[in-house]
Amino acid sequence: MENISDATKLFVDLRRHMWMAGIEMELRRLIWQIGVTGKYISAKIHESNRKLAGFENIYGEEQLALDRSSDDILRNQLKFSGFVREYASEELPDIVQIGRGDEQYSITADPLDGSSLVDTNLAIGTIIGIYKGPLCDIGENDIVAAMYITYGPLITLVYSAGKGTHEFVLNREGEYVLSEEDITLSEKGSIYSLGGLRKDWLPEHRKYVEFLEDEGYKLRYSGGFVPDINQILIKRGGIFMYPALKESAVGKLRLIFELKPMAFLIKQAGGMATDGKKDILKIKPESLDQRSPIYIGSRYEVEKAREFLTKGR
Ligand code: AFP
Repeated sequence: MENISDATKLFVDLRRHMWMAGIEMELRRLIWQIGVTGKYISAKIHESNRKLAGFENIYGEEQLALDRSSDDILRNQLKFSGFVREYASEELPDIVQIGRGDEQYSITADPLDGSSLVDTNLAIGTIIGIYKGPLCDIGENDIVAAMYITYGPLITLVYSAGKGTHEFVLNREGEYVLSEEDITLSEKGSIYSLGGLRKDWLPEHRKYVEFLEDEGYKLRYSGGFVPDINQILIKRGGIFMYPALKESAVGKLRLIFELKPMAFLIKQAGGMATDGKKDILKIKPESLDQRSPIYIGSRYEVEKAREFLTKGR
């Protein structure tokens, strides 16, 4: 697609952008519908935050309620879209059939990732993976599109349907307007984001982190996967990692709901994502709630991580 000039960008909304990029109609409508749903989830977050500020003192339960209601909103919106066959969510134990069974697309969702950050007013987000056909048999590279929405000082939507990764900002008129087109990561960044306690790291991971620190990388970690990945995209490089830990060889983050969609978006921006050895997009999940370590971001840092983890340098 021809690059859009800065002046014209202001007038390119999400629907128009997808149309100009030649994305097929049902996928366009589905991505747009999820964008609309993000506005409803954002309204719910505002509502709940007011309650939290109202001394109700039900912190844990309130976060759970927020996760659940975001899931309800998303599932119901997708159910009536007419384009979605199956829906799998981090909030549900099983895949749910929400369509007639002949729709083209199925969805994976983390409806509200990082909800424990709501009370501190840090950014949180919704993560979506879009697949062709049913979800029961997700294979290698089956994902056809992915997106996330950040709820921060601004509400932003980042999507890729296999033709680059693009960012939109929700404006005052309630439209998602193009802000960053064809985001491209540099070969090497300057920030690192890392989860897990240092005392629980494995030796090869510790050596890799020391390597990054010796090279002068700056630590940038919010504790929310969506804003942390968003930072790497918008700053055009760096690495996010949540490693295997002594007590959990699979780390913390979920392969289907969190890692595959982000790996797709980062790959479309010229970056990479591995579990330390294998490409995240090529891992065939064995269960819905499978977890995996993750090293994701610019090529240089991810390749280096792979060297440290496989060759133990
Ligand atoms: P919550 O959804 O429970 O807040 O967890 C957020 C998250 O799954 C992900 O967004 C972060 O990257 C990761 O957990 C942070 O984990 P640590 O608290 O162990 O750093």
